[in-house]
Amino acid sequence: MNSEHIRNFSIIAHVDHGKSTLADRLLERTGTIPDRLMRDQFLDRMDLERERGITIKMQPVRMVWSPNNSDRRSNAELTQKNAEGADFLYSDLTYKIRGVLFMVRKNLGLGHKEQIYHNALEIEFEKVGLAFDSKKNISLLYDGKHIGTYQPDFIIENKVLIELKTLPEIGRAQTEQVWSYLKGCGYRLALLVNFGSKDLEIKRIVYDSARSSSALSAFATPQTPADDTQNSQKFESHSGIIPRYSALSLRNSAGVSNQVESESYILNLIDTPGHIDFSYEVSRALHAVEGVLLLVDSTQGVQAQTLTTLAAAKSQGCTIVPIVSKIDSQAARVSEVKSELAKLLQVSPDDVLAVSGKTGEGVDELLKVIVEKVPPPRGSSPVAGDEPRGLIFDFSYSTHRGIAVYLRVFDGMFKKGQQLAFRAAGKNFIALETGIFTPEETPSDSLSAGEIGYIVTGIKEEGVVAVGDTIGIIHGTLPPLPGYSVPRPVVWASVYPEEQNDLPLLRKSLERLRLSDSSLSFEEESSGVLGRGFRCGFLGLLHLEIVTERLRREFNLTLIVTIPTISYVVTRTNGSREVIYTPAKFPEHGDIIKIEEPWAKVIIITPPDSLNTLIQLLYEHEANTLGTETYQNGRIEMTVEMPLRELMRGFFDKLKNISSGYASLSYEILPEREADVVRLDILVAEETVPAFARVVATRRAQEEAEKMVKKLHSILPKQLFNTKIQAKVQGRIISSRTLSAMRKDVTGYLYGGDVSRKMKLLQKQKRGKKKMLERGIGKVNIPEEVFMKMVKSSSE
Ligand SMILES: Nc1nc2c(ncn2[C@@H]2O[C@H](COP(=O)(O)OP(=O)(O)OP(=O)(O)O)[C@@H](O)[C@H]2O)c(=O)[nH]1
Ligand SMILES: [Mg+2]
Repeated sequence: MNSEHIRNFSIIAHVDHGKSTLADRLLERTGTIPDRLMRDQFLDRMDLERERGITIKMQPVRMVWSPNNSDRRSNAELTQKNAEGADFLYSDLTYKIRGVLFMVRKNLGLGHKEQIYHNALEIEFEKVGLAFDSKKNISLLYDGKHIGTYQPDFIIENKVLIELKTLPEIGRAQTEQVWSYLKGCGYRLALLVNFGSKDLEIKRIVYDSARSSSALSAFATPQTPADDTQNSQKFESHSGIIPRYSALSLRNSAGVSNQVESESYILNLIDTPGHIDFSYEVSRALHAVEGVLLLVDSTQGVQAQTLTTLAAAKSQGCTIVPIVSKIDSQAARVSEVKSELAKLLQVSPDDVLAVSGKTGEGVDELLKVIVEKVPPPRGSSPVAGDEPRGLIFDFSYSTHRGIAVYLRVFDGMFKKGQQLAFRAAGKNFIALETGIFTPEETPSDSLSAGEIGYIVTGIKEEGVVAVGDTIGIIHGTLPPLPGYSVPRPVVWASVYPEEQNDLPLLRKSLERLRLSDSSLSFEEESSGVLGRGFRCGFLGLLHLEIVTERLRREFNLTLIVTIPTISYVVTRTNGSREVIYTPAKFPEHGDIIKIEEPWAKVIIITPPDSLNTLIQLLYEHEANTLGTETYQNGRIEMTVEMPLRELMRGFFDKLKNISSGYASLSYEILPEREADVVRLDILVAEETVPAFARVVATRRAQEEAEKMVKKLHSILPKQLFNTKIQAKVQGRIISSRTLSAMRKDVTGYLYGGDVSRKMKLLQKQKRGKKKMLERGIGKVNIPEEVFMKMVKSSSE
């Protein structure tokens, strides 16, 4: 399709402001998903997303919409292959042809001779790379015998016939004639195109031999064409199952599909997650689109993530369509939130749309605005020629097809069978399939400049394909497209398989997971107690939780996950500067000259009544205030900076608490600054447990030490001997508790009065325990739940 008829856009917002629900209504209004298959938050396809009611991964989907034909059912037929699996005959090809037809009509206008349009079409078909035959004779058959020839204006890709007219309007005779030709020549689809009427008319005429079958006569489908608008659509049939055909005919006979096709648009939508931990998904989606729908929940107003996602969209040069959502809600403050958003964008409140993803109110208007406001993608750059070039923004993996890259095409056309290369990775491959998202991966003939789709690569090795890489032909001449910056992990944690035998499975699972989560990073490490595992970097605590949960569910692994920490930059006495992201590897205090830690710039939006408590909270978390702004309704936007360590120390939960859930937060990482922190070790039975080591602010070391010792004391099961639990900082024990021994009743079976025998047994038990300790086999067994509980304590 001509890129003039494509709109690529993303939905962005603060978490829970109704993105995925609005996407549902767009899918519905464009008929992309049939009613019976529709379910809430359709694009949240992972079980975990559905269970938690949050979006984790971005999800692209292609919709087809026509401004003058807002009855959604007609579009179900225009969508390439809807979830029902119904194939719209040569739909992809038809879209491209249609694009060319509209362009020629737009460029030439009305009133030329047929031949003029013909010549212009030849040029345009060639430009977009459509193979065609012009005025070629084809055989007409009757009862299998040649009875004459027919010369259609064009045969495109040897599939679709085009018959051109320049008449005031198309009548029954012309339609009937084309249908008869189709019947006699073995082609199935013709487009009857009239450049002579006020609006470009395109009639799709399908001949299907199945139509002659008696089974169909039960449905009111005429065997011969008729000339009115409704009946002419009955020429269309869809291959395959007859009942489906009948359903479509009935729809058509209800006058749903228009004979005179108005311009159809391909709307490529990418739904994005709202939680800050998944903002890398948003930033990648923004590289693939020209516009964004910026939603603000009309019951909540502008929130911190609204500001962050807006800034990201602006920096990508995206056109912003401001929308207030959930206007059906009792608590909606539509005009107030409209003006808040308008002020933020410096537009008039009248330019802010109002929609409800629940009721669908405002969605038709929104579709119109998307087409009007979001610019079409630019076509191939003039220097590109036919050379295709696209940017990878995501990928999927399947065992038999390997990696499918999700890409935005910027130049030329990608086709199945092409020899392609990843520019940065330098790896070549053959395109096994090209396709679009419906939202399932659905094959299409090709992908051209401006489109969003996927290419199946067949590559199965991990680590070759990366998001942000440019895909093009081998020895391509176009320079690589600007990619993405690699996301920087915010927190680190180690993941160990409970069973060491599962280590290879854990490695494989992490590699697999990275294919659907490109922000995950990991490297192998080993720890004395826990054996071998992986040190993983996450974009936040929710990200950590989601990844470990997916490992458990999708790969059936039982895991031990250590306390999440941030990274520190340590300058040792020998002058070397090292990034340390495992507390256990934090150098001894005598070996350190300087420690630096990352800071964060944090935006907080809060109701005014929690301001005093917030100021106290900010103080406790070592934050400096950079600026404040008061909104019309009194809410306050504060920009502060604080050590990332303090932000990760449960700041967000506390903020939610003091504001009864109303405050919101968003942050970005700032460069490192000097830090006053120490390593805190936890010893169990006088042995350091590296997994429990933490780096804490010096001023909080005592408090943390006591908290951890107390906690471990309360959750560690009793052992056969008294067990010391201690905390050590800079070589000194600063907190200690003893867990008394579990007394196993070794004398239980002795009843009666033989006291000396009892004493003897108890003595023996005591000796045994001592021996165990001496031999070092008295190592305490720390169960997984204990590790898990200690991990949780970190975000308290
Ligand atoms: N009343 C009302 N509730 C809505 C509307 N849209 C969404 N909701 C509710 O708001 C909650 C969040 O909706 P989602 O569509 O999942 O929000 P989201 O922005 O996609 O959330 P994330 O992707 O996790 O950021 C759900 O409970 C929805 O039922 C609406 O128009 N009206
Ligand atoms: Mg969502």
